[in-house]
Amino acid sequence: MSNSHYLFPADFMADPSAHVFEDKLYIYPSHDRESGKPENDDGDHFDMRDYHVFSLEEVGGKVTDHGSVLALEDIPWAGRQLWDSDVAHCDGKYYMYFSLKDQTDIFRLGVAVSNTPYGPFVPQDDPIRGSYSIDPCAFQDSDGRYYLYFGGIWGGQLQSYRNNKLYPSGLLPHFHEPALTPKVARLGKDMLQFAEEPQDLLIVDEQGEPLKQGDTERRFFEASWMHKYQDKYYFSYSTGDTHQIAYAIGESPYGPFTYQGVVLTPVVGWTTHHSIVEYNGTWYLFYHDSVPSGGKTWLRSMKMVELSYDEQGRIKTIEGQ
Ligand code: FUB
Repeated sequence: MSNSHYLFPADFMADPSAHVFEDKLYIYPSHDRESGKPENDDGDHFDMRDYHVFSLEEVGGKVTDHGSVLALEDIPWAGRQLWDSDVAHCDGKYYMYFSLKDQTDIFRLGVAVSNTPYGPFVPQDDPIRGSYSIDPCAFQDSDGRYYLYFGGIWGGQLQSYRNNKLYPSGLLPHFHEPALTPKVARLGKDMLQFAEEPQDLLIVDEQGEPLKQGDTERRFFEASWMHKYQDKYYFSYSTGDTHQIAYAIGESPYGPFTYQGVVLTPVVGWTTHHSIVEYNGTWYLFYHDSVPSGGKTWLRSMKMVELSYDEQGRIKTIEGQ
């Protein structure tokens, strides 16, 4: 089956990060729930408390729910809100990277480890040193190095940081100034800490100029994803308040990346968040929308659809609705 379809109608799951491990597709989503928290621009209504893992062997076939693999109460430094996560495989172990507010209500990135792709995942005692904001994407390059991409504005708190330092009263740049950038850091050999200070990931326009904060149709908001196609690096992300999944292409995992266009037009619901992966020679987009919940933006359902490229390597835009 190559058409867009829901993967798990029995429950609300969002932000699906998909990978091929042990010849199967594994999906690591956020687990949405009805918490009764008020809806606001800080995202208090996204009040998630655990993660499930899903797998499938045949596209369109049975999707297995491996159950709850990591819960808020098991994480020693937890405050609230388990947001987007991702998983990397290295030397026989699986590392889950996740977004979570600590007990001072600051988002950090945590790591939890498992011997299998389907968990359970055992959390480290502390967040990754020097980590902040949300939406980690773990990417293994062809040379075997691993990178973590992350960041998100508004509720994701990225605007409170400059040069990796926290300025709690942080403001977004003015609309004519360069946009806040997503971050990237190479992971250390232990996969548990950064090997370097997080770096800015520059997204530029066709003239090589950094996208501006006011360019809301194109600038980065949240939901980093990295994949490689024909030896080029494709960085894709959500534009947040304009609800697109956009992408940019670069020659290195650090960029700079040149804006190319839209992967996915707006879906039903405020957030849009995705991953892109090749399985058995076909490329797929994993994403979510809020159709099954009747438009409740905090109750999202995960989907997948085939993705294709033109002869120049440009992704063909997928319609979200
Ligand atoms: O699921 C909570 C947050 O909503 C994610 O971390 C964001 O990317 C957005 O999808």
